[in-house]
Amino acid sequence: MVNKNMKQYLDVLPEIAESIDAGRPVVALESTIISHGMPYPKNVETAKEVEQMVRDHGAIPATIAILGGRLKVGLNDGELEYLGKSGLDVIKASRRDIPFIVANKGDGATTVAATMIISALAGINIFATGGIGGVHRGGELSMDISADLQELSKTNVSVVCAGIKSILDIGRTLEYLETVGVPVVGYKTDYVPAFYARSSGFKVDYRLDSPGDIARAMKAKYDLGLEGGVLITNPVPEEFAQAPEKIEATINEAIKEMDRRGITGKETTPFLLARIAEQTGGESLETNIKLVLNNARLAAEVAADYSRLENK
Ligand code: PSU
Ligand code: MN
Repeated sequence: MVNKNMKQYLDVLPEIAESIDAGRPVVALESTIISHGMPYPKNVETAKEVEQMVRDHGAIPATIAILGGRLKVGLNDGELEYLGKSGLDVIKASRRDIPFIVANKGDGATTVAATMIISALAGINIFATGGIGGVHRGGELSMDISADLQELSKTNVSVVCAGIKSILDIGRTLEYLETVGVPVVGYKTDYVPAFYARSSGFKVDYRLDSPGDIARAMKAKYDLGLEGGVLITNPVPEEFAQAPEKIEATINEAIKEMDRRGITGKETTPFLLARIAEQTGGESLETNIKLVLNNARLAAEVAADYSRLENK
């Protein structure tokens, strides 16, 4: 439970704090995607477009990061620009990193896991991103499993994403989520999307066809004290999707290059994303931007329906 000691580390922008207090819809957004997921200046432009998309669909955006050791819920333009420009120089902050960045009064761009933690502290229960971390290919040996998966099992924040990227082992990621009790919902789809592509071929646990249906499932889960979030997967719109075979070949090449260079741990995802963008001549970046916008819209719609349920 959130207590006073926790809140002392938090800076929530007034507009966001008022909305949370009044039970109005708020959507959290992460910042690793800005610093480590996309190049400057596209990253900052996208972050602003994503915030606007949330507003256009009836919710207040809350981009989350750690700055000067403060857990920031809502960033101003200068702070967004700073994170975007700093890129890989900012610490990629997951659950384990938060206390050290806070203690050192440092800066950190928050991953899905860290963004969920800070969202929950602030009282926000839904968040939109592009892709989550998962079990990496070869994870059965390397044990490289993102902390995002554990977080989804214990923190009450639901995450809208475009599925699981095939830089990861999609099947094992889904098995892991099942084991820790995280439901995978497909929005208007029977199959888990694979980020750049609309389907991975793996079935979702539950297909839901409206934001209201998703909001009702979230509310039941939270009300029942079944801690953890719902993973809401939303396929990239057809017109921006990539041909699965083509992107698969690019991903395989990127993983080989990563192994050649001996890149491991938290550097893997940023390396692969950059490499894939480079190899597709920026096409993958365009897909990435479009799918994040699509997720921001769905998250705002779900948040709006959730708030209507709560205020009934
Ligand atoms: N996948 C993307 N873009 C991203 C990330 C994942 O398509 O920017 C980021 C997210 O912040 C995610 C993190 O939480 O990478 C996962 O990193 P790791 O596997 O080291 O936990
Ligand atoms: Mn990892």
